[in-house]
Amino acid sequence: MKDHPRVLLTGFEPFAGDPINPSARIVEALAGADVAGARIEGRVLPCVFGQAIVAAIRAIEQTSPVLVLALGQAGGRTGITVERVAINVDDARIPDNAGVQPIDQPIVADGPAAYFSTLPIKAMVEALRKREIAASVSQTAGTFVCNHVFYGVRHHLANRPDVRAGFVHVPWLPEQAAARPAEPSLPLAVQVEAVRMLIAVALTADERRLVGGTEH
Ligand code: PCA
Repeated sequence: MKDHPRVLLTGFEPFAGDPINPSARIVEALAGADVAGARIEGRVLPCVFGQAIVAAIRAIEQTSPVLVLALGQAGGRTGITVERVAINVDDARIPDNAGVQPIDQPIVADGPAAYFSTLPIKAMVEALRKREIAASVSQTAGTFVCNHVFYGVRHHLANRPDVRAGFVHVPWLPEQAAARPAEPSLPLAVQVEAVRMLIAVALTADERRLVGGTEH
């Protein structure tokens, strides 16, 4: 249906030599699905500075979403982490998939220092915890390609308060954690269900408790 609202769900290709990225697997699982009356448009972004923002903005223009939820892997984190804030800095600990490793570079010259998520981050965390899925608010999306895309998307949508946008980091899958004893992980089926719930909450939560520090 032409007027069906759309959700843009993005993930990342694998990086750092890992053959898998759970965020891409989640996107593949949910692309084309109907969640809370909206259609999921899925895109897997390159893990490359610059190109990742270009691809995300192109996808926004192609799909005219009411909601943008960007996903990325945060290996070593326990559970699903809903990011509060994107900061205007690229500071890479490792090269991206094009071999580029920016250090202390602004993402947008003269851009604001940071953008908050415009998703109902606390309501999203609560919804997962109610279903006994480990979840928390994260105060930093890092300074690698995930934060880069989060910032780039929020900057692009800065004058579009009608489009909610934010970022969620997901943990390793059990098969990734197997090589790293004692590291936390979450099965793909749980991660997919969690993201489906997050989208539903982000679409339907009527209050917009947006600004860091003022929620709850
Ligand atoms: N995680 C990385 C980049 C791609 C991904 O899935 C990050 O947290 O920046």
